[in-house]
Amino acid sequence: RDYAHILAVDIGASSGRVMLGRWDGSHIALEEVHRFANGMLERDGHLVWDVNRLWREIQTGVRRYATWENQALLVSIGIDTWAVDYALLDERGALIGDPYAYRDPRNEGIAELVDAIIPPEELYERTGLQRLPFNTLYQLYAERDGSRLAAAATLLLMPDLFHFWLTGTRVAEYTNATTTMVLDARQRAWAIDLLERLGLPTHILPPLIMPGSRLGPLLPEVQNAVGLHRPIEVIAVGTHDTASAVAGIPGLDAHSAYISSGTWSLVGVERTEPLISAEARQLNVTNEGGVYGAIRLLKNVSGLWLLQECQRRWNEEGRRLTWDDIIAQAEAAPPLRSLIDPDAPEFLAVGDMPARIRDYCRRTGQSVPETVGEIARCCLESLALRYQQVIEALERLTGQPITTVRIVGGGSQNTLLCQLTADACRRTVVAGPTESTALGNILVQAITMGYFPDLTTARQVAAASAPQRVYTPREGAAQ
Ligand code: ADP
Ligand code: LRH
Repeated sequence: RDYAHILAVDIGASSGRVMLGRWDGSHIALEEVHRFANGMLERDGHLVWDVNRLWREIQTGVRRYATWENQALLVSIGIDTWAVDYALLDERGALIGDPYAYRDPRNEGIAELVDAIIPPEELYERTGLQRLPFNTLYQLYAERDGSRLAAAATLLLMPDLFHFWLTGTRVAEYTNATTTMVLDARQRAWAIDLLERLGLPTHILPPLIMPGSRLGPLLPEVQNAVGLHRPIEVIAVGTHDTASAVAGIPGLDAHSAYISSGTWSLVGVERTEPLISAEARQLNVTNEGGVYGAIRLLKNVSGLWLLQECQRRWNEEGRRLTWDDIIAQAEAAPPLRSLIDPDAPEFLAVGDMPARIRDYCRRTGQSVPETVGEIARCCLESLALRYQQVIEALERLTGQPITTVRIVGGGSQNTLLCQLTADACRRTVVAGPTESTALGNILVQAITMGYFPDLTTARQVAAASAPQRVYTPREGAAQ
């Protein structure tokens, strides 16, 4: 029998969902209440997010819960989304334009302009953040002379925007703030001087809050709109989806690496302090903030984005390929014919991905993959080999042996990728939960509500609550 209900809103770059966590005193069972597509739109020559539609989808999910379930059991709700992107609000709290999407080409060449003002070594030393062309700091510099920034009173990252619409509070949750490149990694406070040196406004940064904080009840108008009879509490979780994904990994210990596998593959380990050194900077690894003081030392690897863009292209050509179709065809294709660097800059942007992959293979003198199966196999083998490189680099950097690779997220359902990862890494892979992000989101709320004393206990509950599958490396397989 259910004792309490907790709602998690988890929105990734490719899809969003509202998940119900049913707590019965010993398990948390996850149930999908509402799922919706997400994606970038082109408006006025820019790639943007339709946050108004996402806001409607969030409300649809909660309304659906309120109609279907015994809402007397609902205790709280928490939101996580992808990182780095931001909304600008004017003094009245109105949204200024559509938030830009991180793949918008306006960021090209901006990091190099910033380098001339703040040396990259210094920026890494302060923020511990990997250099990605779309870090929030670079995105802000890209619009330094624009009218949006001039009119802005507040900058809110995506989950913070939804928090504002849910409760009226304007705050910045710490885990997501660590992806901005405007946060001092050691002091865990805004590095306002970095904005000052770039001539960017500093008054737009809201106060920082830590994951697990209570943000207050739903605004009465929102509560009414979604059909709830009581003022439900909103809790700031690890609002960076990767922070929640890592929080929701059962069995994550010092000997495990994780791969949070979705649009991106976030490959890393969990630590207690930032690791900022010349070697870390050369490897371009990031120190993102986790829940309860943890540091996520990880690297962004271009993940299933490669296949998402291929699938989009193939579907435009009239083929209707499900993930199962694509994986089956990849499985049937010959192994190790051609490999790409998944992180090559040309794969970052929206476009004809199969053509770009073919071009890459042609240019590098490899056999050119033509069929769906050959292209998908090339992507999956290339990802698995990249995971191996990153995991071994992390092992060398930290001096901590890694024996197990834990894959979570939508990509943990890709049985071929999981097996190839076990083969390439020569380590056991434990796959699942698929919805570790929603689970991690719910576990933090449950800790705030007093159901668990700490994350270790909460993760043990996660282990008992979510299915996992083990892959062992095959002898003589692709390495
Ligand atoms: P994000 O949070 O970045 O939007 P998800 O964690 O939802 O990403 O993962 C989405 C990815 O999961 C898809 O791009 C796809 O490659 C993979 N995926 C989703 N469903 C399946 C499935 N049934 N089988 C295999 N892979 C799947
Ligand atoms: C994954 C993710 C990742 C960020 C990227 C922008 O959804 O949050 O951790 O680097 O999106």
